[in-house]
Amino acid sequence: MERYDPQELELKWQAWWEERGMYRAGGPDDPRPKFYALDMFPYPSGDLHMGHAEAFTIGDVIARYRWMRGYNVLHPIGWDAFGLPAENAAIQRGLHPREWTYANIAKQRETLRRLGYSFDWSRAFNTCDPEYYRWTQWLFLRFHERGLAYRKAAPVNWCPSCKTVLANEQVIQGRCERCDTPVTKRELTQWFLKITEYAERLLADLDLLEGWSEKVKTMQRNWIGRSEGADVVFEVEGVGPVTIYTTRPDTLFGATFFVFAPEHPAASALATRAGLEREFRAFLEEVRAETEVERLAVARKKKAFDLRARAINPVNGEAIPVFASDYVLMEYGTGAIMAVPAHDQRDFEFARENGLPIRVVVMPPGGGLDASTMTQAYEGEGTLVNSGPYDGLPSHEGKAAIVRDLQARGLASPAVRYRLRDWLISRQRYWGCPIPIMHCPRCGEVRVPDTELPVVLPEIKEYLPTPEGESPLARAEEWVRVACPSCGGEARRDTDTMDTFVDSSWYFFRYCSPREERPFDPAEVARWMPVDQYTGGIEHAILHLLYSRFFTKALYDMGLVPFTEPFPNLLNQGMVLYGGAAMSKSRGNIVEPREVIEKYGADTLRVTMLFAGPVEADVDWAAVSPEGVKRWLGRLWRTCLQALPRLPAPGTPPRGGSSLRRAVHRTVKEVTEDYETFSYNTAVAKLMSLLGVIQKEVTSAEPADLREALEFLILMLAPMAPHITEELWHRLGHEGSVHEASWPAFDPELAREEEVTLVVQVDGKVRERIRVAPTITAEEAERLALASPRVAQRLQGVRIVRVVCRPPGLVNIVTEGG
Ligand code: ANZ
Ligand code: ZN
Repeated sequence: MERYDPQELELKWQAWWEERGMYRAGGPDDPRPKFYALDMFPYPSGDLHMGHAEAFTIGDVIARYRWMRGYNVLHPIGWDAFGLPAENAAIQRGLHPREWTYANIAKQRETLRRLGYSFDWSRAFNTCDPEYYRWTQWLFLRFHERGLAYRKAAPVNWCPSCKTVLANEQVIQGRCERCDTPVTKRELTQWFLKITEYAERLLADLDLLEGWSEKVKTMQRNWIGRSEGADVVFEVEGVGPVTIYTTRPDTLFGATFFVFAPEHPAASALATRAGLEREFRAFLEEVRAETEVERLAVARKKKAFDLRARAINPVNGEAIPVFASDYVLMEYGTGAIMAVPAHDQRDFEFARENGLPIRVVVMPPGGGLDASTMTQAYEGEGTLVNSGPYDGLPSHEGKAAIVRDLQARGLASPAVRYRLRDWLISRQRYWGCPIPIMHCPRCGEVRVPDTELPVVLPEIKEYLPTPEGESPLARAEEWVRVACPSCGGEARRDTDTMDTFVDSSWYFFRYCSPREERPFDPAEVARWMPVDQYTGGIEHAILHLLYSRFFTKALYDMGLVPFTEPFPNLLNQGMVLYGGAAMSKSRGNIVEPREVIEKYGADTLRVTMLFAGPVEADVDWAAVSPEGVKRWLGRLWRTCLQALPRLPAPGTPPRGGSSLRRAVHRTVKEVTEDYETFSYNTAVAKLMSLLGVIQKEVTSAEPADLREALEFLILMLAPMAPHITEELWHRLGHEGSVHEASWPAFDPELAREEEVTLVVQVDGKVRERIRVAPTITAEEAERLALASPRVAQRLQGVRIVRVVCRPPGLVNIVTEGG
């Protein structure tokens, strides 16, 4: 018998599909309902890795299943192609970042083809193509017009040894990736997008996203970090009124000191006033070397600087000492706090470290909290004590009362704050989308006119960032010098490039009409979007999704799109590991898709991935068996070839309710449910057992039944193993593609589980009969029996001694004295 040779037949069918342009999305006249199946697009850092193979396999199964269910599917692919690795590789190898990038794209494209994915290749693009980034720039200009893109001085990562700005990704545990020097902060003027203006909507609309996991929604909620509290004004000696932000105004009477962020202008003013300018500058330098995560950590020694001033607590006129410390951040709240050591853990640690008083003002429900003996702050609610007229109030009432009274004196107001900051998008790097702004000495910031887009990246020789923290684009002097479009005078181009997250915040719109002479055709976007299913890694749970949601809302406000959420349904696949750890060069545990394809074929790789476990779980490639899967596909192959001579012509209707037909229809019912819920591992298991049933009857079954069984099995496997199923479909006598065939429909009568009667007795007398599956377990039978109202009635007021279960036929309940 002819052997199963995946290499040959996979290449053959890939060529055939391409020739037929099979996976082109249908045009506006297509009568089928639309389905937009989107996969997170890859970054071309080399060839595809196993993580890509997993994600795209899942996305492909989703798309192919929808085609078979009669949808007009949009399943696009492209590349997120700007970014730092291209530049680093270019610096190391003396290549242009473009060469490196496009070479990797070509490699990945080839591997994606070889894996048999159903992409609409006619829509592919790269974010580094001028035809794409022209529209990234166009969108930036629209943001700029609305004040949603602006510049301000902000601290950036700075390596004092390399004398250069570093992107966050280049800071490894607080040190420079290149020379291992501790990274510090430096103030540079940077571009921001005003995502904070959308904080409330980004938070509220999470409730609309029913197709997202709670886990991802929680991560987004925490990132946005809404908190409610009050702004309260303290009079600070030598400074004047200073506003602090607190979530616990009920603890105001417990404030025993006051803390400024070291970067707060009042802090340096006070230090100067105390004659401590030099000391303060050294202190500030040390603080700038710390990361925000370090600064916010508890149980760590905090840097303290005594500013030798007093602040007046507005609730009782008490004068408390004023410090600067690294645990207060300039970018959150107002950059100044009242410290309540009894009820805030970091304040507590700071008080203990610096010998400051601790005063309990909230008594926990059990009482007994004593400042002299407590070992940690009590952060919960309770009853106010040591709080003057507010004593005895529950903390939430105390909160309201204190704010109300201070507000009447003009010293407080309720406030809502978000942890979310504006999005810093400028990079002082080469390989990114140039910011389409010019700086004119007379007119200030001038937008490049739309008609002059794209601002094309200039050619330069040296990609290293400059020692002044300027972008390498500043070296392209001819490119930088331009005539100001509004006054005609000499202006200079902005030399920063955009964060690659900007490129990926709108690519899914572009796929809807990728060759358009505008970012997208609104009619096509309205036709295809929102995305019906988005598939990708959990590592993008926060930033990419948040930025894309922000862009969508901003475009909605501009009247460019008719919806506010781009991805109502999100599926996050797990990671691919090897031997329990992430694959990495240093561990030497990398398996490449290419190797697996060469050894076993693409279908085996795909089915192995899907069979490995639930989609959300990690896949350990060391624990899976591509051999086993390939053997199984071989068995399917042989069973079909063996059956062929017995089969009637295609279309011969099977009749009757043979056990083979019942098994087939039940499998269709269950596997369909599995596809609907992305439960591909269980789907594969059911297809495997169905093949076992077919194999047993391959010589004996009614020929029409056998044809139906094989065809349904092939159809159900087609989205997962598209090549072998295409080959077998044709061998079974079909002319068209299996992927254009309809998903099999089951006959509910045949698919119905057989049922038997479970008799329930109480003390030997029949009290109930229940229809159950023949496979029912003893526990389930007992549960059903006890749940029956008629049985429950008999059991009222009596004690059960014993329950005898003989599934599926009998449950006997023995009662005391019965
Ligand atoms: C007094 C207080 C007493 C506080 C107490 C907490 C408990 P969330 O909930 O995350 O919004 N805080 C305010 N601004 C800060 C800054 N710039 N850097 C560091 N900490 C800051 O946190 C709000 C609380 O964090 C505020 O409420 C403030 O401490 C602190 F028993 O004020 B609280
Ligand atoms: Zn000008």
